[in-house]
Amino acid sequence: LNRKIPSVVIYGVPTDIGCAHRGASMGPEALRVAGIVEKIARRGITVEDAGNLTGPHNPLQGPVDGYRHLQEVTAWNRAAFDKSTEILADGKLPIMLGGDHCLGIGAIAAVADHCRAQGKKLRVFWLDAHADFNTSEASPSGNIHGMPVAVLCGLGPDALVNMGKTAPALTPDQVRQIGIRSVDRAEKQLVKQHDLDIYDMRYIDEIGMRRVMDEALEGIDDDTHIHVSFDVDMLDPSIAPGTGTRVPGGVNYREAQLMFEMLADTGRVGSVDIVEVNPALDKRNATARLAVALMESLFGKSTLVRE
Ligand code: 4U7
Ligand code: MN
Ligand code: MN
Ligand code: MN
Repeated sequence: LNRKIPSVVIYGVPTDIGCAHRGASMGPEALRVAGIVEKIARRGITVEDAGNLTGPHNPLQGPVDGYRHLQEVTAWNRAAFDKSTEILADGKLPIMLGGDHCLGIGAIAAVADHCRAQGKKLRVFWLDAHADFNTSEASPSGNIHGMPVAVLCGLGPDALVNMGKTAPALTPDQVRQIGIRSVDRAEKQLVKQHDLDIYDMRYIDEIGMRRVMDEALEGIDDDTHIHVSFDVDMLDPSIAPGTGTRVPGGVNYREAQLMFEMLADTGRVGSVDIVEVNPALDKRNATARLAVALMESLFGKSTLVRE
């Protein structure tokens, strides 16, 4: 099944526009300092660092009509959409360094358009402590980083839902959510109503990560494009403290390695987001360093060979 990995283009989106607390805007630089470019390049893959996108500053305002910073969130997502679209059109694999998770909207809308144009199936791996399936009515915070999956499935403001040509960008059956352990009350109704495929921590505890990944990968074939949207708060806070919305009882180091190794084995990963790294809350850049180690696994590093 293994296929040659196309060249990779990494770009940063330095904003915390979708959340309440500041600091995820420093994520791209923290991931670079942790060696993301060099370590993927060491896998024998051509990697280009395209630098950072720019956009509006964070006005630190409260929610308006249920959304915080909708206009600025739209501008940043439009920029991410354009950049990912350009990289995919070049036949390359985009890695977006967030930034908060609202940016998954633009990045994944671009992937959905690309897959439709190429006649490919798309499957999204949403690796997160949270389901990110809030609407303005359901959200307890108004923070758009808690809404991207709902928006991509068509629930949300027009400006975001209609980011790409394919609107909605996704149907719920294309999404696999893994690591989930914090879902809001009204959000829970929504994920049930839309029949989202959620592998929560209890399910991981009960059947183990190996079987969870086998189930989540079922049906992947030569015509499937896998998008990995990696929110670092999926990981247990003891190994990944550098993020704004920590939830105890997360995925441990070995489970995470296995997830990324099994994704690598498919040879079908075509785009990646790494989001919610907040260096202001981290300990000696541990979270960014772990995220980079997991990217090495995603790009084929085997634990059998010491490199
Ligand atoms: B993240 C939350 F209320 N559900 O909507 C919300 F708990 O991208 C948190 O997964 C969302 O980190 C977390 O504000 C968004 C909250
Ligand atoms: Mn998230
Ligand atoms: Mn999260
Ligand atoms: Mn978060």
